[in-house]
Amino acid sequence: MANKSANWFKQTATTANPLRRQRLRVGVTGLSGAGKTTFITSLINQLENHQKGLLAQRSPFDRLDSVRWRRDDIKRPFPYLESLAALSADPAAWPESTADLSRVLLDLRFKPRGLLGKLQGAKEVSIEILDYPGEWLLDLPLLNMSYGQWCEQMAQWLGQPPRAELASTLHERLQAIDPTADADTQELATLADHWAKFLQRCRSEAGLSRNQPARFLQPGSDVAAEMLHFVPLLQANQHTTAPTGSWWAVCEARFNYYRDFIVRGFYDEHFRHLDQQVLLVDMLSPMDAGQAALADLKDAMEAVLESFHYGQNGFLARLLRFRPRIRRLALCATKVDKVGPRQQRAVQQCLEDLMVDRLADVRHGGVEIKGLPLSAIRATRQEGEALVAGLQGKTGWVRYQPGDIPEHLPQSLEVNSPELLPLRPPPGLHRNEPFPHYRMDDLVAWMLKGQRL
Ligand SMILES: Nc1nc2c(ncn2[C@@H]2O[C@H](COP(=O)(O)OP(=O)(O)OP(=O)(O)O)[C@@H](O)[C@H]2O)c(=O)[nH]1
Ligand SMILES: [Mg+2]
Repeated sequence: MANKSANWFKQTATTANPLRRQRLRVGVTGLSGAGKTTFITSLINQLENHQKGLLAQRSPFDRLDSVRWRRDDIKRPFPYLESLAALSADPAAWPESTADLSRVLLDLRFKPRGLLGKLQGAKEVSIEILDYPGEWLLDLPLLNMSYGQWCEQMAQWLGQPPRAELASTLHERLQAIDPTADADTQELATLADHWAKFLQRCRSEAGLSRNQPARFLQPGSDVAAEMLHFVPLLQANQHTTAPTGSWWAVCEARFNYYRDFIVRGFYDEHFRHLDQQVLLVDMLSPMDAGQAALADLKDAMEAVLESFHYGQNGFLARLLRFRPRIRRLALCATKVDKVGPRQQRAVQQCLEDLMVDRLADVRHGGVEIKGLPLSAIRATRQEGEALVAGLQGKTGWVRYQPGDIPEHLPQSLEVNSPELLPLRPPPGLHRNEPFPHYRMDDLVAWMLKGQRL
């Protein structure tokens, strides 16, 4: 059956007029837990139900004729049905955190506009998106680093709170290793395991974002376990040299493999030819976790954004097919249904305050930036000043008053956090009805802006 429909697709794809079909590659970028998978699930759902929701009332979706989510002819399709199964369970649950790469391909067919349009026929846009574990983004800065530089950076991070306390005895063990001595592979495997546990603690206990190497937390399907047996040697630096078989030589070789094949492979797959980027940031959790988590989020996002190419390509660059640059960026504070509607803009403002320097650079490069406080799936309903929602894994409802969000993020990054509860998705979600949301329609409209439809 799958083969049959794949063949059918190939036939229709080759007979369609390629001039009438445009391709849109959207980079959905966000750290782990930012809300990428939930966002992509809601995006497919909103488009599949474009005739019923808010989209139906706005241009160009009033001319949207049909939407097809393609899955038969692509490698590793996005697990839309699995996400739907969790969301529509009783009690409803969120989609699982992502463990591997997957791809979304959506074909949108628009009815032609005007007499000339009718003569030309229907227009198609194919939207292409990748989903991946958010941790993997944190590896991108490694592309520009040697192993020695990474060791130096780790030594610096481990010297400061909260990582210093979280690393406890591991710090001393790594500090004690002479990089030029013969490597003990058994001990190295144990240390790598301890490093992975340390990264887990950084994430879960301190809410830190920059946890490297990311595949220690989320390996994915294409990495052999022993290739992850390396650790930072805290006595080493970028000038270190040591003989074959030494701790340095073994760790450096594995680091280089990790950087040149695993990180580079992900980079090439995710970042080739992005037309636009949707940057999703969960601002509320680090506001809740405190100053260190906010500072770490800022550094992490700045480091990640360094890896993207923004701005206009000149005529010559376009002619020579240089790497295309991202010309449009939507910056979205996610999960804003957790606060009252009047505070949603404040959450977005705090995010823009946090990223102010990097955003100024990107904007200066000629990139159009759109700020949108977003909720892909709205879990709360408003009752006066209070919010009503269900808690994860439980039945029944709670009524609560979320705390205030400051209008601006203070320079010190010290904020009184709003009350954050582990909410479950709303009941009654079904594939064939548009999910409740905040501003998904604005975002989908933004994505298609500038397309000749
Ligand atoms: N209330 C609310 N919670 C949300 C929303 N979107 C995501 N969440 C919560 O945030 C969690 C993480 O969302 P995901 O979509 O899994 O995040 P992700 O970016 O795909 O994370 P990784 O797969 O780990 O990279 C979910 O399990 C929900 O608890 C939303 O619109 N509203
Ligand atoms: Mg995910």
